[in-house]
Amino acid sequence: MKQYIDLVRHVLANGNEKGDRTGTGTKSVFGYQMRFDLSEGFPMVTTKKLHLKSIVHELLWFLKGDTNVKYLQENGVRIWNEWADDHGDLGPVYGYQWRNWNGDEIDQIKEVVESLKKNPNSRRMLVSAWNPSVLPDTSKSFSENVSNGKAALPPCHAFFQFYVADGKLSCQLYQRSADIFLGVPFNIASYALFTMMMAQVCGYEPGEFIHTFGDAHIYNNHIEQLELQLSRTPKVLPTITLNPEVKDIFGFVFDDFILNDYNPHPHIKGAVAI
Ligand code: THF
Repeated sequence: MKQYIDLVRHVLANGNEKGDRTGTGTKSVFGYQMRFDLSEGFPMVTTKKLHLKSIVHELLWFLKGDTNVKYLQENGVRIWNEWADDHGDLGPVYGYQWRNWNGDEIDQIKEVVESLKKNPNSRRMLVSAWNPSVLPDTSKSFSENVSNGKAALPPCHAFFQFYVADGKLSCQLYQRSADIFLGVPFNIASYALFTMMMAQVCGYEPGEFIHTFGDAHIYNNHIEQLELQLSRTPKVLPTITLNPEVKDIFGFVFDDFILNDYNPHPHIKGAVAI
């Protein structure tokens, strides 16, 4: 996937040495954009093996409006464990804001689906996970924030917009903070899949996924792993088949997704900065 390889090369060559909240240290750039034409294959990184299972379950969990890691854990997905409190709660994070903004029963996803079906020229088809009223107090622990009704972490993929032209649905995401080795491959696949799901239920072909970054960074303890990826020759992109029967964005289940022809290089481990 050339777009991802170009991003890695760009940040390694031009990144500012920058300290961060987690104390790990990063190379970072501010402002960068990648475009993925979804007709060219499913944008899943091939220079290391990714688990589609975690990506699909996380997306279904967001769409359920769920913010407790129990569902993820029951399905063998561990990626949110580090930030959850003793009860598994993360506070009002992504799923909560998407489906019940600020606790005000505003279902942003449902409203976007309605607009996509009835008024696709709209320039207001946005979903925001960024809610200043629940941002955590950084002097407190994740669980203290959750027990105060705050989010454990501010959303990284904060804000996205849909666009329809020529019968094709595109989605652009603004990601304020991006962990290029661990998070970004997940985020690309997740939003690409979400765009395909939205296209199917609203009666469009998938167009582009456009990934716009604020602070895009490589943690100093991921540099070796990324150099290994740069030494590998990217493989042909896989494709994904969605169950064509599903016509409700909230009706998808895990078995509705089939990944075809994914032949990546082996998995590469890396520590997550907490
Ligand atoms: N914090 C940091 N430092 N990086 C992130 O990418 C990140 N997120 C979410 C919240 N905080 C973050 C959590 N998302 C993995 C992947 C995504 C995550 C967190 C962790 C991870 O460890 N991936 C491993 C194992 C995958 C698996 O178990 O399937 C990997 O090798 O990909 C970004 O949204």
